[in-house]
Amino acid sequence: MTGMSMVPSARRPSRAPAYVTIAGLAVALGLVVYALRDTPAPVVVIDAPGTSAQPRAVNVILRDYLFEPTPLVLVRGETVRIAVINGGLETHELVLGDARVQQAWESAHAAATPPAPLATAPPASVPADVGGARISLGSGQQGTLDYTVPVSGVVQVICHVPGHVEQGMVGQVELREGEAE
Ligand SMILES: [Cu+2]
Repeated sequence: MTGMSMVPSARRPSRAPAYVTIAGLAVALGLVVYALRDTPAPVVVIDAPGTSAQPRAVNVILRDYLFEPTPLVLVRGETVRIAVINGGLETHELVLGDARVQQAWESAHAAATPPAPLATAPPASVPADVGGARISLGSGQQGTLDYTVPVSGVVQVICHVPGHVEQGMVGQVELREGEAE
């Protein structure tokens, strides 16, 4: 026992203001991130829906793991000529069509996926009557496909390369009604 009495230590300056500042910055950053997430996509103006004789030109970029632009704006009944480029590092595909089309490609990939890691997968394919449109591109490749938008029903855009849906590679599609002329 030293008999030393407890000497109150010099009162340290409160850190509360610093914490408040940090919390404030965190909230501000959160709001910025939230605002960016919610930034509406630029309005897409379609002067004239495409026809089979004159398909409307549309560009789509495949990325790891999303489609650009999003949403993909299509007019019911029109024919579009979609120039697709794979700007990602992975092989991607673009499958356009209803749930039946999507399921067919999902199944085709499942069947084509080799059981052994080094086995070569046969190219995925579906029966000719499935419909829809599909293009598969390696990294950096580009291609074109024509698609006539159905006058009713849903249209989805999905990449069914195994694992990519799980990574979020499901595009948004905005369907507009064609002008009643
Ligand atoms: Cu993909």
